[in-house]
Amino acid sequence: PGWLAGRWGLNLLNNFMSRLYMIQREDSAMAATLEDFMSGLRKRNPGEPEFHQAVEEVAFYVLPYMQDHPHYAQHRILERMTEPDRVIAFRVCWEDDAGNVRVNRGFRVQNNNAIGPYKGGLRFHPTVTLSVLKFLAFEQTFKNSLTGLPMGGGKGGANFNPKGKSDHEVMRFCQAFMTELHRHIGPHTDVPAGDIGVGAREIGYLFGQHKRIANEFTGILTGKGLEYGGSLIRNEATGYGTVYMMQAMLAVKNDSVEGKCCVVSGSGNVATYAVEKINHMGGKVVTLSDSSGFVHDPDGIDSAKLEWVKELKTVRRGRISEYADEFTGATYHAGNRPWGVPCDLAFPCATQNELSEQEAKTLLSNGCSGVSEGANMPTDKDGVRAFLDAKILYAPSKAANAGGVAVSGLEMSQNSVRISWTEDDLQEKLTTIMQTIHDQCSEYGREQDGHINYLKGANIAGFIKVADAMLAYGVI
Ligand code: NDP
Ligand code: 2IT
Repeated sequence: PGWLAGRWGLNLLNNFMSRLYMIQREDSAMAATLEDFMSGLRKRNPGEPEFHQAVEEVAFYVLPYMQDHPHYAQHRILERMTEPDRVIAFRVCWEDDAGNVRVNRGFRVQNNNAIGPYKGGLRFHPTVTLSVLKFLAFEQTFKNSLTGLPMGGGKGGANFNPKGKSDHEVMRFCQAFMTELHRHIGPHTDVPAGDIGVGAREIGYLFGQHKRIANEFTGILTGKGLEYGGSLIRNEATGYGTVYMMQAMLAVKNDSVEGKCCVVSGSGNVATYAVEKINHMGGKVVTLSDSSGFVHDPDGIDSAKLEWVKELKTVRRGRISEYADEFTGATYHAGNRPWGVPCDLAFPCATQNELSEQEAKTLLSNGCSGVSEGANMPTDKDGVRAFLDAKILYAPSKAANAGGVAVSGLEMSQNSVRISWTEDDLQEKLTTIMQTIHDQCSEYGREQDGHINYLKGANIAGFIKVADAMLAYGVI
């Protein structure tokens, strides 16, 4: 009868409303917990916006996970993870070619060595601050955990600008930098590598100076030249891995990179090898950039053009604007970023916070359906939210660019046993590691509707291994 159906409907409505109320209460309790945690972190680390940003992104997913696994909260694991084990800051003095004394500030942030020696790159760039290196060292800890290899997280660098410096000036700077850094690193302690502004040339000078001071030939850096203990495919690994991650996400949808129009930012190590792999897979890349602007080449940056770019950046150390002078049909857009160029897939490979909410929305409205981050934290907080809300394929940097440090880990293994694996061996290991990272993200990031939130998955999967090791050690 009608009245029964009415009561049944009312009950259903009541149940629904009280569930909604509970969810809202849980949500607002969680928001309060997050805000509580973040306000403490901000107070303890004033003036460090990049560090706050990186921690908040992790805490947003890890705090709810810890609520279901209270032993982590009881042992204050997240508070401990957000306090670096050690921060080293030092003066670096060197003389330029004109005989002037120059002074820079060097750093090494040893964030966490729960699962292996500190591991992470060195960045030489005028924008380097303690905040930037703390965010990078924090991210590195989760990234290295995701690789499955025994590496803790660290990062270092200096506010030194290699641009416009002679080779001799760069050498003197690297020697001065290593003269202090050598006290803090070692094959079982901390193993730095390259990052922005630190490539093959700088690694050579840094390794040489360490060898001179320590009178030892040991694997204290990765990304070394093949002649002196380097590994095959380390150069290629970050860019290639970023594209493998995209391919793995597309495979879940029975799709692939083949035939896709791709927008890439940056024109350094990560960007150029991302372009190379997209080309191998039959995609087409139409942009590259640097800090001055971007080039748009509607015909695509094929392998011959890419070789020209590599020579431009690593030998002549020129600007990407020269691309448009060299290749007809290409245009240069000074002071702009490439995100307004319509594409199917985007690969930010330059630097942090290079993709804003507005730019994310432009990408989405132009039909972009996948983003794989080669750079560290390239999308700002609101941009990330836009990608998550749109439920596109979005691989966050700590998962997407882990291929570089993974091959660094393999370089360490080869140095330890004094052997060299073949290119085929290493290619196979890299593709397996990237697929495993993808699968871990899927396991922890799958939502009720089947969509995979790779950011959530990466944060939780990266957290668990480090957290469990920390628990095993007791209170230290
Ligand atoms: P490179 O120094 O080889 O290249 C950096 C590129 O980014 C250059 O094109 C540079 O342009 C551009 N860039 C740097 N700073 C800015 C800025 N403030 N605004 C716009 N563009 C900028 O560095 P990598 O390719 O090694 O590093 C790129 C990104 O990838 C970084 O976020 C790094 O942390 C990350 N990464 C690197 C790994 C590696 O193995 N090398 C591993 C994992 C992540 P310009 O010449 O004008 O400065
Ligand atoms: O951000 C990174 O993962 C790197 N710059 C590479 C670090 C490494 O140790 O190879």
